[in-house]
Amino acid sequence: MHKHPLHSVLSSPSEPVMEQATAFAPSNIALVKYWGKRNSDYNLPLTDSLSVSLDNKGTTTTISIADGQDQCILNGKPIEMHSDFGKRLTHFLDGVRPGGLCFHIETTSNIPVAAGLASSASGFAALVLALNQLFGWQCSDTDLSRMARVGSGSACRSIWNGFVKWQAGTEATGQDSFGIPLDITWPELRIGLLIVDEAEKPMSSRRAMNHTVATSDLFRTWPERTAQAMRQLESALSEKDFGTLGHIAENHALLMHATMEDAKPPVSYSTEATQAIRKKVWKLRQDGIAVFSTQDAGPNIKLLFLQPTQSVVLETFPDMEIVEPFKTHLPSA
Ligand code: 2P0
Repeated sequence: MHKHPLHSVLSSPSEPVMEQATAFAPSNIALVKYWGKRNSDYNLPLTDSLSVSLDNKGTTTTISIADGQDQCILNGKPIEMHSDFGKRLTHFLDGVRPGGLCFHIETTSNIPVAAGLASSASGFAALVLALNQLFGWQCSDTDLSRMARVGSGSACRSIWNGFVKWQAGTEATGQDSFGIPLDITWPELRIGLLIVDEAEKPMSSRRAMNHTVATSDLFRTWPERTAQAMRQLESALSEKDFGTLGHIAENHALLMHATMEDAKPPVSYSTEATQAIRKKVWKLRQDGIAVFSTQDAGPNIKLLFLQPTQSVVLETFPDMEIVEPFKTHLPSA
């Protein structure tokens, strides 16, 4: 029988030690993106990636034991358990349930769903943190990161706040593929969330990723470009060089979208509004303002800037929601 991928971390299912458990995990935004897998069962990436978590913006999940069947309420609405997401969740839970035990999951996000950030990353991270309590596993953060990765790759970075590197690893079942929190804080760092017109997602990010790897010639340059971006970003972080951080993050996101647009047939998440924002950002930079953009698998843009430029960035983008990634995650003394 095919081994459940979670059993690479958990040796065997155990009985819950409490009736109900609640946990929170932050959303994260990748500065160097995860795009492409070397293994889909374990969600093992082709390259390293590096993100910043969004402090107190993320997902809170309560899990309890249920009768009959799994249920999941997402932001007050029941999830159809036969949908792709429902099946993915049930399959994930199959890896932890003893006997025929079922679960009731209530999950809420404090980030606008339309921002494309109320995503699987904080969701699977919060679920794993809640399961750790429910079953009394007392897992290390590294094991929790490995487990969250099985649910959704980038969830392995949402176990921590601050900057987190996801080490791709080389092992077949992902023992060496997990998040590593970086001992760097940057209290002035700001992220501006810009929600553009809601466009219908042309394709799920999971499918778009696999389709890009399979059909884009440009993607052949991705592993090397990503390794270079990681080296430059890590050095920029250690030197607190915001200009380099911003250029690397913006360029890597544009490259990711270029690889999608090079897929056959092409996939594009960008709308006219997305492109208009990018151009306004480039104009601000020509005027000497250090502001950069990044974009995930959706049309919305996230701006990167530092606190002293906040008021001038707000003049151009008055509707942006500002996140302070290190608001409560203060530097350790
Ligand atoms: C990231 N994204 O690094 C990248 C950048 C989107 C663009 O992780 O592992 O479909 O199949 O659940 O959630 C979103 O990819 O990945 C993602 P899997 P998902 O944040």
